[in-house]
This record gives sequence, structure tokens and C-alpha cells, in this order.
Amino acid sequence: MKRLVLPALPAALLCFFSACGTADQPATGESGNQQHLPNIVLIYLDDLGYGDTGAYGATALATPNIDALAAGGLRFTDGYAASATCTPSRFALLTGMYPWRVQEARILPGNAPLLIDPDQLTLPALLKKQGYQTGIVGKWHLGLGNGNTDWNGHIAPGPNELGFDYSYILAATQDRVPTVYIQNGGVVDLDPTDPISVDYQQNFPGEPTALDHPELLKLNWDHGHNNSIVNGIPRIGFMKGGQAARWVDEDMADTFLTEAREFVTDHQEGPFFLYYALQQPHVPRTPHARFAGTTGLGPRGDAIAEADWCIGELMKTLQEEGLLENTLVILSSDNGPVLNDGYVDQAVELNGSHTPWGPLRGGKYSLFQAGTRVPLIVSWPGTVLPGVSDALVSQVDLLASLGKLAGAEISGTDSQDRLDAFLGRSPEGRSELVLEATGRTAFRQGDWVLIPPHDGPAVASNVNIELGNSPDYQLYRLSDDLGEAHNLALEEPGKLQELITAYEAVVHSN
Ligand code: NG6
Ligand code: CA
Repeated sequence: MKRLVLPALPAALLCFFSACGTADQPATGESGNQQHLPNIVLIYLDDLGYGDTGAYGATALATPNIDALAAGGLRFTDGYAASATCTPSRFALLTGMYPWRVQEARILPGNAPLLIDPDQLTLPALLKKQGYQTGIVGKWHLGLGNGNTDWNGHIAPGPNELGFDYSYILAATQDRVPTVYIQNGGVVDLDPTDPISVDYQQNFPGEPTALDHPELLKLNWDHGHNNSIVNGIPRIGFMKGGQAARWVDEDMADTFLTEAREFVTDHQEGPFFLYYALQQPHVPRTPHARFAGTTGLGPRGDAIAEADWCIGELMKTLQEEGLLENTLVILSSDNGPVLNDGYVDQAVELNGSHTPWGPLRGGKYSLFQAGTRVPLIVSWPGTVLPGVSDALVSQVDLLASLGKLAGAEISGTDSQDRLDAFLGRSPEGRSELVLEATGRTAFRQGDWVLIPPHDGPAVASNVNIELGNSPDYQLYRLSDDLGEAHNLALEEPGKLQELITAYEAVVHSN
């Protein structure tokens, strides 16, 4: 499939409607009518599992703010991230394109070049074109620059070249260097006399690493994560300099929340699109002291409690500004849960009876359901009626669906307009969906899921997660086997062949 490019689009692929709206069909792009377009806030967590919130059945961990959002909105039981890892999910979220179509859409190092072509159609660019003020606050993880990035100059292209008017981001992940915030392409608080260097191959002479200076660690590594030490936390990758710019991990949630609130307050005239990409509960889990120890589940539970509080605070801001009824809020996660993801943080030991994966099998990195099926909540008081939707929807559909909401019709991408499903106007979602995990794919059609044969271990031993790999086809009927316990491939040869044929037709399409 060709990437869609904005300038080439309008006639064939992107028709901008100018129709006026009705009360529940907001008016669109016609100049002067933009006040009818709702604000859009996309709250996106990192590694939050299907079962990690009260709204989705958790009892061992309290998430009152996420639960309130779900209670006042629409909770999807069958919503998916495009991938079981971060970069590909975020790629699909912003481009509306399946990530397995692009070889480079894999977990990126912190010094990777920008993964998305600035000419490609993106969600922020589309909304910007429809009159939105667009901002991203939080985790990026889609690469920056053109390669060999100079962290001391203007770092571009990045989010601002893909349609975000404002960006305040961490480049990759909290566990990857560079450990600094980047605001509109510039490192925040950079001291030019202490320039930043980043390398993912070799260390800088004299810089301490977890391997040669374990005494400097306040948090130990379990697997990976033994390169540069920043704030006593060992990271992936090597970094030198930028001392004054280095973030304080425990303050990160507050920093991003402050930025997110300010973006809302500054743009309350609307319409605005805020992509609030929280870093929790990805490793290293560093909840602020206000949250540390509060859940009894260790830093992973505490980080979720912290994220839940942040979400409540942002919702309060929307309420205080009188924006709730004109703001569509979507909450989701980039992939499924993992307990031990490389640090000795007692996530496994203190997990107790909590089930981050809910009733699903697998977790982050997995082709089983818990890899990609994630919490998905849509709230828009007065417009979206509270309830539960079993419609099959994917984050890859947000481009076309939010485009539709804003008055732009998109076709020719993997992204389907499922606006009616997202807003609860229709119980009908997709009929089929390709799932991805670290380059491997599976296929969902109706109640069925097909996992084709894949090489590799059945279980990723470091993280102790079943990956879904098998030398044989796996076929599960989710309507009565959500936990994927009974492989029906041999019992249902007709169904198996039907799904193989449909799967191959999609993955070989371009
Ligand atoms: C893995 C890291 C893991 C996490 C993940 C990315 C190791 C051993 N593991 O390579 O800790 O950073 O990448 O997670 O380094 S994601 O949610 O951003 O995809
Ligand atoms: Ca993630």
C-alpha cells in the first residue's frame, strides 16, 4: 500500500465537506463554522493492559478517574492497538496505515530518524487542515531528524513537521536515551557549554554504565538496560552531557500534566487536538513520592495510580474551562501489559491477584489477544451516550473516523471510517483486522482469530509472556474462548481455510 501524501490527495482521496451540521452531527470545515467542531483529546497510555483498570474489571488496583470516564462514556470491549509494541502502534495511530506494511516500523532506538515521511497524511496534519490547533505532550517514539541528529541544535523533522503546532515530548521511551524533554524541536534547559551526545553502539570514554558502576544504581536492571546511568537508573543507549536538561523521572508525570493542561487552557477557543501520551506504566516505573507505595502492587501499580490521577486532573481542567460538552475524549493504550520488562522493580513479586491482561492470553509483544486488545474509552458528554460497545474497532481507524468528524473523507488507507461505532451510534465495527507483534501478524475476522505459523519461542523468557508462536496454524473462536485456550484449527478446517484466504488477501494487498 502506498503511503498517502497530503498534497497529492484532495481530488481523489480527501474530499473536504462544507456541509453544516446538526446537533449531533457537528458542522465541518466550512470557514466560519469551525466553532462547531469538537475539541479532541487523545489520552494514550504506554503498556496499560486490558485488565489494568476498574472499568475493565480490576479489583486489586483502583483507577477511579479512568473508571469515571468509562462510566460517563462508551467503553469498548473489542478495541485494538495496531501492534503489541509501541512504535508500530503509534505509527498506525498517526498515519492510519498498518505498521506491518513498513519494515522500519519496529521498536526504535532513541536516535532513530523520523519514521514518518513529512509528506505523508497524518492525523494531526489532517485535523490542522480542518482548522484544529494541534499539540502533542508526552511520549513520541517515532524517530526524530534525518539520522545523525544533533541534539544541541534544532531537532527536525519531528512532530512539528507532521502537523503538530506544539510539541513537548520525550524522544523515545523513558528507558532510552536521550533522557531530556524536547519542546518544538529544542532540548529544554540545554546548556550549550554541556552539549548532548548520544550513541547506541558504544559508550563515551569515562561515562559510567550499569555494568562498570553498579554502585551508582538506585534501580537495578534485569535484562537489557545496562548502558548509561541517568538519575541512578540504567538506560538503553549511551549518553553524555546535557546535565541541566536531564529530566527527573519522578517529576515526569507532573511535567507532562502541566504541559497538557496549559495546552488546553491556551487553546480553549478551539477547536484543538491534544495527543496526551503518558509514559506510564512503561519501565522504568518511577511514580512520584505522592504515589509511591500507595497501591501495594509496587511501582507498576503506583505508576498506574499516578496516571489515573493525571487523567482526572486533565478532565478537571476541561471541566473548569467549560469544555467537557464540546470535547471528545478518547483513552487507550499502545499495547498490552508486561510485568518484568527489564528492571528489578518487583512488578512480578508484588502483583498479587491483579490481572493486567484481564481474561485475555499473552501480553505485550504477543500475538495473543492481550498483546493488542486494549482499554478503549470514548467520552463526550451530551453526545456519546454512556454504555458498552462490543464493536470491533482499531486505533488504525482513528485517522479516517476523526477525519470524518472534522469534515474530511479519507479513503484508500487501512484506516476505516468507524465514527458511528466510536460515537456509539452503531454497534457495527470492522469485519476484519490484522494484528501485529514484533513483525509477526495474525488475523481477526468476526468472532474468529487466526494465528499463522511463526518461528520463534513460544514464550519470551525474559518477560515471561507467551508470544503466540507455533509451527502450526492456530484458530480460536473468541465468542466462547476469549482466553484462546482451544485451538480449533484441526476441528474447523473450512473455517481455517476461509480465514487463511482472507488473511492472505489483506497482507498481500498493497
Ligand atoms: C524492549 C525493551 C523494553 C521496552 C521495549 C519498548 C530490553 C531488553 N527491552 O527492547 O524494556 O523498552 O523495548 O517498549 O531492552 S515499547 O512499549 O516502547 O514498545
Ligand atoms: Ca508501549
